[in-house]
Amino acid sequence: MSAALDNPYWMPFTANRDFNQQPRVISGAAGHWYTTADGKELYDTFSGLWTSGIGHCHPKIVAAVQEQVATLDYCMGFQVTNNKAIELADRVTALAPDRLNHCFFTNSGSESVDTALKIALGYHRARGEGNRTRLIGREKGYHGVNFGGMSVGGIVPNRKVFSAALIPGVDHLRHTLDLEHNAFSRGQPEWGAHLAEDLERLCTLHDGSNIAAVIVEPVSGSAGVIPPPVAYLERLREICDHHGILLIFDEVITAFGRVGKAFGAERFGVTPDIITTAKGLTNGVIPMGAVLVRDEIYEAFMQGPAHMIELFHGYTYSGHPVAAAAGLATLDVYEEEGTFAQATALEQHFEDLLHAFKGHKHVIDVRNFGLMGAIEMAPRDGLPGARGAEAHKRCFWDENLVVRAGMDTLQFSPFLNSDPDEMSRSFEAVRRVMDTLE
Ligand code: PXG
Repeated sequence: MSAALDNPYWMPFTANRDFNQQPRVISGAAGHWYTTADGKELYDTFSGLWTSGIGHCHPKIVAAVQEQVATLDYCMGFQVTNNKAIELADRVTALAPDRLNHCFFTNSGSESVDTALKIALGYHRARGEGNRTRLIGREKGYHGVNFGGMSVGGIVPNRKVFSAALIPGVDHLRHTLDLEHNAFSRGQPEWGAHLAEDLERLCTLHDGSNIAAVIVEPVSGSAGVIPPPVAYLERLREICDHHGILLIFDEVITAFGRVGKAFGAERFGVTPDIITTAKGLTNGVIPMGAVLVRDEIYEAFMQGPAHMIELFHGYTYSGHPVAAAAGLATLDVYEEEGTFAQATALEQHFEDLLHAFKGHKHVIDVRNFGLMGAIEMAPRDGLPGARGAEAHKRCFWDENLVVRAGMDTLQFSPFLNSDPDEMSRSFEAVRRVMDTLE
């Protein structure tokens, strides 16, 4: 077998054959830097994968995990539970918007999304509106890779192969990215609020009384950072209220400081009925997700004989004590270090660094919100994704920089506690690569 094919490790969302020609393997990390086995140090411009906002191997989280794993490694999460899960549910709901006072734990963003969709369907049925079964997502949305999330998601390559197995009864709003009208917007674009009316059209088509829920990322992440147009989220909320539809914000990326507040909902002043989270909940240290729901939704399930299970759903590792301990330590650090305020203070500098790429020969758009940023390059003729992939590799090998490329869009998720000069230097390095890129 060729060297490119004999690696037993099948990597996720990776061009495996290309990777195996020149593997990029990290073996250590501290703070804002990764290390490799041969002693190379690389600056991480993506905070893990939007996960690790307060830096890698934060001593407080490391200590909490070490202690927990030696105290209670695991216990059954059904019918009994552990003290850390209870404590974390308290702490997370205390940070959440009004009335989102109940928390269901998962192990990932994908599981959070599928859990939220199931809760939405169960909620309507429990209230005698079992006809509300339709789900609405949005083009370019990313809601993980499980069947529910994939179906409401709108990233074409993630859906294409599985087209016949997508769940039925799903429609999509149009996405809000239109370079003709909103290229190089700083923060939220002025253009595009009218696209929320797509929801009203779908309510006319199907009758709103058949629709269970609408799910959107407040700021699309994976698709290359697409902030919501001014007044767009507000309008979605209004239409949902009018038709009795649940609004789900997928905040797997936007929660826990990425947009300067505990939740994007708070930053945008729009309160959804359900919020999905993961990533920053534990700073990425142990996999964990959480779904936060409004009181009315939880209460709707709490009927029937009290000895009966109300929601036939859960994961072996829901509320895992070690993950919960990591979550508790993470929330402590956010509070003690003022992480969300640190993130807010970095926003302007970050925006300026990104938008300095306007006018670069390859650049067709720059987008940002909070500490989420994207530089979109034009694709090479007939080879979409090639320029981005090369930029990623050149950053790694030539500039000791880990940069995420989604096709030809470079994405940035700086640490919430970044050093501004380090941030500046990372963009100087990106520019050196882009200047010499074909
Ligand atoms: N929802 C959102 C909004 C996400 O960003 C998920 C759900 C799924 O989470 P899990 O933990 O199941 O992966 C995500 C994940 C990128 C990128 O390049 C982002 C994610 C995953 C892969 C790539 O931006 N986010």
